[in-house]
This record gives sequence, C-alpha cells and structure tokens, in this order.
Amino acid sequence: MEPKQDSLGEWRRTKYTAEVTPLLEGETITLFGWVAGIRRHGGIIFITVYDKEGSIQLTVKQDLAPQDLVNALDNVSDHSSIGIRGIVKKMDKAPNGVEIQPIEMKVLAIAKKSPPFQLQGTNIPRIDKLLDIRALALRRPEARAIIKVRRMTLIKVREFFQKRGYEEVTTPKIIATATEGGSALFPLLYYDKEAFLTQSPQLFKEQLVMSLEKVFEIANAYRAERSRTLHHLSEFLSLDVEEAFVDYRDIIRTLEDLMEEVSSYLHLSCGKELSFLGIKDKGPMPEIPELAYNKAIEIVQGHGSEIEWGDDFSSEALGILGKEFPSFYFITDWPATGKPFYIQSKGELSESFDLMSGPLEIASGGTRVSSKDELEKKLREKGLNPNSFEYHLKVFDYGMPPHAGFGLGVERLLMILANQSNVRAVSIFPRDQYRLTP
Ligand code: AMO
Repeated sequence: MEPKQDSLGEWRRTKYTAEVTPLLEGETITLFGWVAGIRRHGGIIFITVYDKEGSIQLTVKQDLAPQDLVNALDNVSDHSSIGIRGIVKKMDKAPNGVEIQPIEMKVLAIAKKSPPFQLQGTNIPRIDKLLDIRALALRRPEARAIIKVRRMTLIKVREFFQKRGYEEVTTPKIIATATEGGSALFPLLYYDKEAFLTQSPQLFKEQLVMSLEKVFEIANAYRAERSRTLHHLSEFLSLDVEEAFVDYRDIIRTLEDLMEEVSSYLHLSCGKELSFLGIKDKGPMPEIPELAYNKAIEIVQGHGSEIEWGDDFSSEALGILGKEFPSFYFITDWPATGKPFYIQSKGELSESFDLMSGPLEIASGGTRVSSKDELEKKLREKGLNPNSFEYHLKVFDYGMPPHAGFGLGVERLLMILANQSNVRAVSIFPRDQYRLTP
C-alpha cells in the first residue's frame, strides 16, 4: 500500500529557506520544498530540505517531536515534496547558523524514483541526460544560478529600454516572408496558405518606428538550423531593438551602454550565483573595442588563414579573433555583399556591426535602408521578389524615417554572462534539430 500523502489545505509558505536567519530565532515558520537527505544520528534525525532559493537543516529529536511526524519520516524518500511548520533555532554548527525544529509536517508527494543524475554535488552530468528530465534538472544548483542570472538580465534589459523611452512591443510569430535567408525557415500551413515561423521581427520592428519611433521586443525566433553546434538553437529568445532618426553608430553606443549596465547589475543582484558559476567581479566593464571588418580580415590573414576579403568569418577565423579579443568587441563596417537586403550600404561596405564575445556572435545590427526604391533594388539583387514584400514596401510611401537597430540572441548573451559553453544549458526547454521534447 502506498503511504498516505497530505493535501496542501490551508498551509502557505511564510519563508524561503534562504530567508531563514538567526534573527528569526523562536519564530514559527512554514517552509515548502524537497528532501535532499535524511540522516539519523543517536536519537536525532537530520533532514535537509531545499527549495528554489537554497536549503536548510531540520532537526527532529525523536523523543520530543510529535510521534506521527517521526513515523511519517520513515516513508519519506529523498526528493519527496514536503511542507514543514517549525521553530527557528540558532545553531552555530548548522550550515546557515540556523536550523528548524519541526512541529508539523505534510508529506505532499513521495518521490517514487531516484533521479537519474545527482541533484546536489558538483559533478555535471551529460547535458542530454539533464535535458531529458529538464523539470528535475532545473533543481540543480547551477541551473538555479543560471535561471537567476537570466531573470536579472531580463529585468535589467526591460528597465534599460523602458527608462530610455522605448516601447515594448510584440509582433507576429507567424509570417509570410523570410528576412534572414530562406533556407532556415520552418514552414507551416496557415489555413490554406503557406506561412512560416518568424526568423526575426525585422520588418515589423522597422515598420513600428514610423509611429512609435523607439521599440524593443523580447520574443522567440525560429531557425531551422541543420548544424548541431554549441551555440545554435532552433528556437531562441531574441532581443530586438529599432529606433528612428539614428544610425548604426548611435545603436553601437546604446548596445555598449546596455552591456555595461547589465553586467554591473548582475554583480549587484546575483554576486553569489556568479561566483558559484565561476565568474569574478572585475569591477566596471571597460569600453568595448571596435574592429573594422577590413582590419579583422588583416588579423586573420596575418595568422596564415586562407580567408579573402568579402568572406564571412569561419569558425577557425573566429577562433583567431577570439584569442585577440577574449571579451566583448564590435566588428563594424562589413562588406555590403554578405549583408541582408535591409542593411544600408556605403560603397562596397555597409553600415553594420556584430557584437562579439571572443569567437561568439552575440548580436548584429546596422543602419537600415529607408528609401523604398533602394530597398526594392536590394531585394532584386538578393534574388527576392519585391512583390512578395508589397505589404512592407508600401509603408515606405508615408515618410519612413532614417532608422537603425539590432537583434541580440539572449541565450548567446547568457552563455557569456553565466559562463556556459553550451547554449542548451541557458535555455529553459531548448529546441534543436534532434530535440522536440520535453
Ligand atoms: P542575425 O541573423 O545575426 O540578425 O541574428 C541576431 C542574433 O540572434 C542570435 N541568433 C541565434 N541564437 C541562437 N540560436 C540561433 N540559431 C541563432 N540565430 C541567431 C545571434 C545573432 O547575433 N534581423 C537581424 C538583426 C538586426 O539587424 O536587427 C538578425 O536576425 O546572437
């Protein structure tokens, strides 16, 4: 027979484990969480309970504690979900200088299986094993630290743009035409028409500057990436920014300010998590250096690489640049030929940039084409049919201002901020070519 499990009833949490300090001595509190381990020593039972914020020790003196509580503990396996009402006691020897003496316990869900990987402890199991039961793997301390870095990053990004007067927008994810090259699109049937999942809100954010002037969006984008790399997802969180009456130089400065503010906010708001993830506080972030594409090519060629002017940087070339620039840097003024149709050219170059960190591309952006004739010409040059973009081109007849912007891969940024080498570790439920569940 299965041991009886309790219902939540009227119980509600009064403290997270991390909020319990010796200052609460003598208070009765209610905690919820999972059992990390039960040890019996003499007449005492030590139980470690963890929740999303941390863990705490419960101490049950067998002869003094309520007998039904002591008996119930016999059936509680590790990682079962419990509620505890207990009294806070200062205890120098306990992990946080404090412990709880339980007076009542609810066993809410008994864990029937042992996790297929360690939930505590520092050895990191294979990522695929963790991703197969992501809901459980997210209880691991480094996953919790990453999730907190993610939360604080998103809070700061939103605050940054809201304070500067940008409108937060959401744009359609089901779209009619590609913007970033057709091969990476996910097609779908939209009633009886062919449609696609969006690769980027590019055209929508550009249209919105005609009225809202400064916009940002944080939303998923989709790319049918065939290559299995450590930094490509099929569904990624994209931070998109677009602004009227500025050019790419202004946007570079905005992005630099954003990186600086996010970085210092993280050191303030999650210093403990950053140091757990192996990141040191090096003080204020230095200015982000800029490297013109022409110069970057020279550096790579100087290392004997076969690369020619106009080529995109291969992973080998990025490795060379990454050694010279191990932190953030911008590569600016790319050749016009390799850039999408909406990027403004200047001669054979373009008003464009990528934000890099070592070999990893974090963001890309530029000044946009704001003349309709020019945009039509560029569409044709790219082998695209302007008629398919009629819905977009027609708004340019109503005074499209000069504008510029960028798109940033949030998971790519989090790889850097949380010191992770695999993008899947910073995505909550990652999608790639081989993973469609959970
Ligand atoms: P781009 O195609 O360079 O530009 O994408 C912008 C940023 O999005 C991130 N990214 C990805 N992250 C994870 N997995 C992927 N498969 C993936 N693909 C892209 C990268 C990249 O730098 N419309 C333009 C942006 C603009 O000009 O505003 C665009 O989409 O970090």
